[in-house]
Parts: sequence; C-alpha cells; structure tokens
Amino acid sequence: MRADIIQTSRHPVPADTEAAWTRSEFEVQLRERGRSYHIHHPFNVMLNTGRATPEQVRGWVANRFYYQIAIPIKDAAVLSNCPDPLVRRGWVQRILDHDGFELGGIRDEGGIEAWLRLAQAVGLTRDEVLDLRHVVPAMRYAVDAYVNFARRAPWQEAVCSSLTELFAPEIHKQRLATWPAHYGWIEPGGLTYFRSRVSQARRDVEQGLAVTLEHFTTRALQQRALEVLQFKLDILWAMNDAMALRYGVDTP
Ligand code: AHQ
Repeated sequence: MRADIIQTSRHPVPADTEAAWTRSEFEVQLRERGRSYHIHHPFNVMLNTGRATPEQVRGWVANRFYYQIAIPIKDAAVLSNCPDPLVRRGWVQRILDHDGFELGGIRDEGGIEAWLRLAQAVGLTRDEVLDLRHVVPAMRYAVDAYVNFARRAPWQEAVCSSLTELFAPEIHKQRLATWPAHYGWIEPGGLTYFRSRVSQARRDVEQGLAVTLEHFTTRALQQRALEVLQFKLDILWAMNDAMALRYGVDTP
C-alpha cells in the first residue's frame, strides 16, 4: 500500500493478523529504515566527500531552498489538522525554527534566513534563490508531494513522516565535519544552518517519535507508519535524483 494514497473508508487498514510490536521493537523497525536515508544517495556522497563542483553545490543549495520554505507550510498543515493543544504547543516551535521570531525581546532570524546566508556563502545571490529560478520540476514535485501529504493525511501520519529526522543529525554533522576542508571557497559562516539543525532535529524527533509510538499501536497501524516513513525517505531520495540529473553526479 503506498503511503501517499490516503486510506479512505473504502480501504480500511487491513485486519490485524499479527501481534503488535512492543514500543521498543517498533522503534527499532523505524530506525532500520535509515538504510534508505539520503545520506547514502550518490549525490550526497559526492557532496560530502568533497567531489562536488561549485556549480553542483550552488545548484543543490538553490534547489533545496524550495524544500526549506515548504517546511513551515507543511508544519502549519499539521497544526491545522491537529486538535490536541499540547501537541500543537510542541509542534509550533518548528515554524518558529524556520520563519524566525521576535518574542519578549528575543529575536531569531530563523532557518530560512540562515539558508539564504548559506546561498550567499556559496556564491549565489539572494534574489536568484528567492525567485526559485534554479528549482527543477522534479524537485518541486517531490517537495509538493510532501506538503500535500501533510495537508490530507491524518495528522499522526504527517507527524510520522517527519521521522526522517531520526537520521538528520548525522548528515548535518557530516557536512560540518567535511565541507570546511573540502570546500575552502565556501564562506564558513554559511554553515550555521547545519549547526542549528543538529539540536533542532534531536528536539523534533523527541516529539515526533513519542506521538508515533503512542498512536500506531496495532501491527497494521505500525506497518502503515513504516510505509509513511518510507514515502518521506523516497521524497528525500527523489530530490537527490533530481539534483543528479540536472547537475550530474560522479560516482566513486
Ligand atoms: O533542514 C531540514 C529540516 O528543517 C527538516 C524538517 C524535517 C521535517 O519536518 O520533515 N525534516 C527536515 C530535514 C532537513 N534537512 C535535510 C538535510 O539533509 O539537510 C534532512 C531533512 C529530513 O531528514 O527530513
């Protein structure tokens, strides 16, 4: 069953034939899907082993901007579908992380602004990133599939789809560890975004995993959760496919 096909009453969740996994077994199943995380995609391997040209780095930064600006829209869709104020109180932080905020004298420019700083650090202008002129169709379609899924899916499934961030701290730390040495031409201040995501992803996962373990409690529902996670993993993978097709990729 494909996760992007939202189950309606016509397709009820299949009858439970097997016992549910325990919470820890279910978490192991979720984490095992890390095998298909985009850290293993040839385009990302090329990026993080220093074999990307400036054009490939710039293309990736300009295209990924479309994903970054979609995240707060996606998270607002989750909020709009979620009736639980306690969950919303935790989830709203994700919008502030990206859009920034000014609350009680504390000001944070937000992740989208930090991504624009990354863009300038790799030699792009703000305008050519903001007007999305470099974003290729397949990148748009993959990102739009994620936002539309979050709008239409039960809010708990949209929460589950964000659990690709189980594997995100590693990819951000990998960039921080490898880009300065490989890409001396990138102004180091541009990497601030990746630094902020290491802790933000960890905090996101705490809430996302708690909701997922709490809600998907039968074997059939747990299987559905794995399909939803795989759907999002495939979106990230397809985004890298789009980059490889547009900018080329050299496999080792
Ligand atoms: O920068 C990223 C980000 O803000 C988010 C939010 C989260 C979600 O809600 O799906 N996922 C995510 C991710 C970000 N960066 C990706 C990367 O490789 O830089 C990883 C991606 C994710 O793992 O889903």
